[in-house]
Amino acid sequence: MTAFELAPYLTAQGAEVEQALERAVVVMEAALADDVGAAIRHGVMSGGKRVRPVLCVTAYRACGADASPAAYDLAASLELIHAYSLMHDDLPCMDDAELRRGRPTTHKVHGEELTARAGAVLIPAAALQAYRAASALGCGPDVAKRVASRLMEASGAGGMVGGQWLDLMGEGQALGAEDLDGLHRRKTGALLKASLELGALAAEAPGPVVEALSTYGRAIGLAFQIADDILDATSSAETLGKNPSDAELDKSTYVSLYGLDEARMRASEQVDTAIAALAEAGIQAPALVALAGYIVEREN
Ligand code: GRG
Repeated sequence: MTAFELAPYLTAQGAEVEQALERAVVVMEAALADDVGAAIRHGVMSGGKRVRPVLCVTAYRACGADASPAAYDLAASLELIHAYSLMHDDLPCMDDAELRRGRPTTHKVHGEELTARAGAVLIPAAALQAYRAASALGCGPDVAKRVASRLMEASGAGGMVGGQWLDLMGEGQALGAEDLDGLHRRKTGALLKASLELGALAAEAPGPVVEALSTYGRAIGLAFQIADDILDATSSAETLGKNPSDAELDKSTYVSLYGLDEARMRASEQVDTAIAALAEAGIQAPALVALAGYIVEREN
């Protein structure tokens, strides 16, 4: 059996995702004043690994469905939420960051007020896009609603927003393992897990397959954050495209809690858990296996 080539896969899938994001941004630009449109474009069309949409479309395919432009539109809805979260996260009232993806952050170029507004535009746009894309993929209204609800649940108080809240409240405190896991399962993990779930739900996969992809997503979500903490502690602004900030913001991290070696071991255990979930459900998806490894081996 030949090994799965992840790099060309990421390039090809990333290009489709860029096109879907461009379609979404053009619609928002047409509906809004030029200055808000420009801030949205800055926040969305600014590179990034596009991991969430690639996971979504890969899960969709792993369930036996063929990826079409609508599948990438569905996948792009996750990236719209991710983009808004980074635009708001970088604001002075949150992490106060100047650099993102190797460029000045959105508020450094377009100002705080426009960035706050532009980020807010992306939330309902993402929900609507998820619903419409699922419908275009042939899902009935109940399934399309479930897809859009899953995205919003993962983005909201029980997911990403709730996790960010805990993160901000936790600055300057030494969090224990349980609190740190709880925070990151929401802040980073919820949207990554939803990426798999949206793909599986839109493909109308059987329950056990949806469950297995959800388990995979939960495990790689945690692995992703552990890897993020390791990169923040060991890499440079040049490689990361953003300034390492955990120490400066006095945040508890997996590295401060466990040290580098144990953090690496825990990330690798989560990758094993993710891959085992696929195997147990009989899901043949070399791309998902390769993506799980990439999540902990990435350089930025
Ligand atoms: C109202 C409290 C409140 C929050 C609003 C700002 C916000 C919502 C949430 C922030 C969530 C956040 C910043 C999560 C971090 C997730 C993370 C690890 C980001 C880095 O993701 P990558 O590596 O980035 O995929 P690229 O640049 O590749 O897209």
